[in-house]
Amino acid sequence: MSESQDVFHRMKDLPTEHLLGGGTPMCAGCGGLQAIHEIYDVLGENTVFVNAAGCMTMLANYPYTPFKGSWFYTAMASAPAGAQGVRDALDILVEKKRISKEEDLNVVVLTGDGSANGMGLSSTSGTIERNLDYLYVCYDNEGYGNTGQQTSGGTPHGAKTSTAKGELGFTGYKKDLFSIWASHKPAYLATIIGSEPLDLARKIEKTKHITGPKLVIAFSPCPTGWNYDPKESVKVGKLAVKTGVWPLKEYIDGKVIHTIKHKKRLPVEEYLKTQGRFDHLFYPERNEKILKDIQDRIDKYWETAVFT
Ligand SMILES: Cc1ncc(C[n+]2csc(CCOP(=O)(O)OP(=O)(O)O)c2C)c(N)n1
Ligand code: SF4
Ligand SMILES: [Mg+2]
Repeated sequence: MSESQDVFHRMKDLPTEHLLGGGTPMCAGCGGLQAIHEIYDVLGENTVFVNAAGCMTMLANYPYTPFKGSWFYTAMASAPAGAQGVRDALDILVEKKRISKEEDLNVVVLTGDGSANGMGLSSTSGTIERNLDYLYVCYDNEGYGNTGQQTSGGTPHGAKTSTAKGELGFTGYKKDLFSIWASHKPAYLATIIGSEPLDLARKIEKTKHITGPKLVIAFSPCPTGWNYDPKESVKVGKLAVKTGVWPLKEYIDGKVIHTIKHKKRLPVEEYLKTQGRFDHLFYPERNEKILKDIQDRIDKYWETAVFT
């Protein structure tokens, strides 16, 4: 059993008073949960979450859910298809005056990066093509967190996961989901993070006034899968932004604009060193090749970034 799986199994054995989410097995310090909390604060209770299998499914403990609106559980591949059905049903109810416009719900897909980058991608593509009016929230913890942090399409280069345990960690590269989604020309697209709540709130507020497919990717520091102390989650998130690992940006009308500019970007090592999943890049000796590759790619990205 990998260290992250081991931690995860130990978390399950904790008494419920140590757990977030009203007794559900969410980990303390979960960056994904922080982002969803903030998003829900802006969207309000008239929201239905269409939630694909993953960590956030643990929020609901039948027959309870912390969401006051509604919650609908789907298989990993089908949350966007589920959202189509829910949106269509709500539209019919409004049209037949079975519910008032005030009772109508925001339809929000909630999935992890595993769903978003992998099995859920084709059904997302379909919803954008059909111009479905909904919001997609992908919380990106860079792995299949709920099943023990296996490598996903969101895993970054060099990270150790429970399926990439060798001395190099994951030898592939994180998919550029933002560009994949942008190529579909959605109504709105943005990256967010819970540790930058004002930037997050401004973007989510904007989605409330735009009709059509709106998609956000929330970078989600994950103490259990990334192997760090839960109390460091906000610090890890802020370092992801300050080192340029997680660019905060928006896509509107074909343009990509960055919403937070750093006076001076910090070296990526300051972020990597906070997490056990990158320990092997520093101990027993530094892997200069991988560290340089990671830094070079970040530098190259920012050479062409456009700001407001
Ligand atoms: C088709 C299918 N394969 C595997 C699983 C088992 N499974 C449940 S949650 C999960 C991980 C999902 O990863 P992600 O979408 O990134 O969400 P996270 O767990 O990280 O929150 C997996 C593999 C499943 N539910 N369905
Ligand atoms: S494994 Fe990570 S993403 Fe999942 S609940 Fe725990 S901290 Fe959150
Ligand atoms: Mg994940």
